[in-house]
Parts: sequence; C-alpha cells; structure tokens
Amino acid sequence: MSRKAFKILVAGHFGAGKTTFVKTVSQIETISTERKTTLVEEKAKKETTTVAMDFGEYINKYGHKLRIFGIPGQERFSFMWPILAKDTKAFIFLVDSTDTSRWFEIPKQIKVLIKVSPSAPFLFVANKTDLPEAMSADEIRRRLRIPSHIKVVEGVATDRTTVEKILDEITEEILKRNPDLKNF
Ligand SMILES: Nc1nc2c(ncn2[C@@H]2O[C@H](COP(=O)(O)OP(=O)(O)OP(=O)(O)O)[C@@H](O)[C@H]2O)c(=O)[nH]1
Ligand SMILES: [Mg+2]
Repeated sequence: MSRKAFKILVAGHFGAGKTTFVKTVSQIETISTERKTTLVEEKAKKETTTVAMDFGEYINKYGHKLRIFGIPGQERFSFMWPILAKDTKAFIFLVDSTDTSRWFEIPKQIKVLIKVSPSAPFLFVANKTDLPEAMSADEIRRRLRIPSHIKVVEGVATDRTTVEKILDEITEEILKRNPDLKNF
C-alpha cells in the first residue's frame, strides 16, 4: 500500500526543544546537524545547536507518513527557515515554558514561516512542562498574545506519548483543511 506522506515543520526559538521533539517521536534514525555552541550565552543554555535542520518520520494512526522537519532556532541560520517552510502542511511551534530569555526570536520567525506557507495551521506547544517552574499554556497564550482560534497545548518533548498526542492534534487540524488526505 502506498502511503500519503506530508510535511510538518517543528519551529521555535533557540533551545525550545525542536531537535529533542523530532528525535523522541521519529520511527527512523533522525538526521541532525548539531554543532558546538559558540557564544557564552548559548553555551550557558546548552552545548550544541542545530545549524541546518532535523529530520525524522512518523506513521500516524491513519497510516499517513509524517515527514517531520525541525528548523535551526538561531537567527544566524535563518536562511534555512523559508527553505524548510516550503510546502509544509502545518507548523508545530515550540516555546520554552521555563525560560523567556530567547522569546525575542519568536515574532520574526513566525513572520517568515507564515509568508512561505500562509495556509498551514499553527499549533503552539508550551514545552518542558515536566519542570516545576513551567508556565501553563494559558500563561503563554496571554504573554505571546496568541489569538483564541490557534491552539496552545502543554508538552514534554522528551516524552514520546506527549509528542504523539501533539502530532495527533496537528493531524486533525490538517485533515480539517485537506479532507482529500482522509481517503487514500
Ligand atoms: N526537562 C525538559 N527538557 C527538555 C525538553 N525538551 C527539550 N529539553 C532540553 O532542552 C534543551 C534544548 O533542546 P534542543 O532539542 O536541543 O532544542 P532546539 O530547539 O532544537 O535548539 P536549537 O536547534 O539550538 O534552536 C536540551 O538540553 C533538551 O534536553 C522537555 O520537554 N523537558
Ligand atoms: Mg535543534
């Protein structure tokens, strides 16, 4: 049986958890492009950073093959954002709910992504909610002024069950907009 395949883009600021998200859920060995962090403030947060992309695959409950790409969060690698956003069916946008220090990167990234794929829905994820200092999804919605028609869910990118649930949610959003993907 040939499977319908579509692309999902995992976006978000530096250190939000994109590479972790893709690795946790992928059913194939992921492709990653991690390099050592260079700036002091980056090193303080983590040792490596994505410089080009992440890639993994996941077959959902309908038998669709989700091709999951992750973007590099840092603006200096932003030349990759429009390339990776092309033809995506949806955006999963991760936000670190424990640390607002890189949130300043969010607006520009969203602007670039929307411009390339304006009809693809967004699902925001308040990530790292396993940590005690995490903000709730409601708090993140309020602070980032996310309109009510866009979903914000709580997530833990290190936990497979949570990530699968997020992929289920985004699949339903995609099917609402692309009913032709239901039957194949
Ligand atoms: N506790 C906890 N840690 C997480 C979670 N998701 C990611 N992390 C950690 O957060 C750090 C950043 O994760 P990455 O997956 O590298 O973040 P990224 O968004 O890919 O970062 P860039 O590609 O550099 O923009 C790593 O140390 C992860 O282990 C989570 O849900 N909970
Ligand atoms: Mg990464």
